[in-house]
Amino acid sequence: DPYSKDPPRHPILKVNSSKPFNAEPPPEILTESYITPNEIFFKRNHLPVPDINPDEFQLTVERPNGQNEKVPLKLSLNDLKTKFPRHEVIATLQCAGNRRSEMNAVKQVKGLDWGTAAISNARWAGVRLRDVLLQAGYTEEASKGLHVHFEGLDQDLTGTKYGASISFQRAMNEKNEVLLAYEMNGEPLPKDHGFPLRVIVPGVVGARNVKWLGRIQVCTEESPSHWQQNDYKGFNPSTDWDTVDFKSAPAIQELPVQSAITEPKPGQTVTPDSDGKVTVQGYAWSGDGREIVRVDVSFDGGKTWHVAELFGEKQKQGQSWAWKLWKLEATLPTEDKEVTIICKAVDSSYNVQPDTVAPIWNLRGVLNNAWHRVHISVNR
Ligand code: MTE
Ligand code: MO
Repeated sequence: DPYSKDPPRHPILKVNSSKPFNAEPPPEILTESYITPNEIFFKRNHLPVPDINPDEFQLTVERPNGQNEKVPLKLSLNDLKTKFPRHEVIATLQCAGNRRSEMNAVKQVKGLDWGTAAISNARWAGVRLRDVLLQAGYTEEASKGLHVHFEGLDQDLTGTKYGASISFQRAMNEKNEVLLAYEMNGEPLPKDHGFPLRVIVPGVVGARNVKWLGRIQVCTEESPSHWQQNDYKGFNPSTDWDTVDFKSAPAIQELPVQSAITEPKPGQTVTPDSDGKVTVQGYAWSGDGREIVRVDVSFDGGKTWHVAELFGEKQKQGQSWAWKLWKLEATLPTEDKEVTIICKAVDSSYNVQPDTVAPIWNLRGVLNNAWHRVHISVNR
């Protein structure tokens, strides 16, 4: 069993697939804390978790053309921890397939049936990818049109490894804070999250945040990996598996503005408090460091809207990598016994969420950021 070295997992997780392991926490527990505890942080593995001896681990960084090409830079975990400045960043990771189950409800898609919790927030620590690339001999000027490839140490039975890439410009621009992380919330990276080393690309889709990082390479083309070329791309709602041309669409990088209701839960019976108020909670996040500036909540199908209160650490402009949690206490506008709660977020570029899933439906079920709706019963 190639999965026999997989680590134990927290029983509270909702498992979408056990081999490879894919699981999300119950939404109402996810938003109990701004920083997601490692045990309940969503887990998305395409392959068995590799068993890596940290004392033998070496990161290989291929050199630029013409410079020591045959002698790659090799860095042990200790080299990374002692020879480069440590850098910390609080960043939210979201899978492109978060909320896929709502797309499935419109029309069948291919992929794991994620609910609203394929997203989590952590404090990551490690070294800047930029510093490692500079050490390997790359310069800023080299930047135009290049791509940084990340290869994982996880592999399938044929030896194919997980891989992805980001632009060299994203990697080199200090503002982007791209990390090679060895710590998650003050602990060594847990096995499921890439022990001993992973990439953290703040503001960018989970798929590029390569875990169990073994090798870095800079090339003129994007990563040839299946997950860069033939997956994690968006398409027109009428594109089907007979007509889809993966070459025609760009690989997903920065994610669009997103929000979801985590409490109450769908189908829950809610009793308003003595003032007739109900409490609604959730998360909101946007890609590429755009801050969440507002979350709106409606109880009447979008006719009237309340503004929710936002919680979370203030981050710098253009570097708002972490989500905001939000909360609203409100009086329901009608006496109805059945209510649909809707939420939608606005980011600092005034990007908004589409109101329904159908116009953004795609065959792979990625990028669902439609208004989130939760249907409840009210105990009057
Ligand atoms: N890296 C490797 N090596 N193997 C993987 O399967 N999955 C990717 C990414 N990095 C993956 C990987 C995907 S699709 C996502 S959403 C994130 O890791 C999930 O990170 P997490 O498991 O730490 O939440
Ligand atoms: Mo993902």
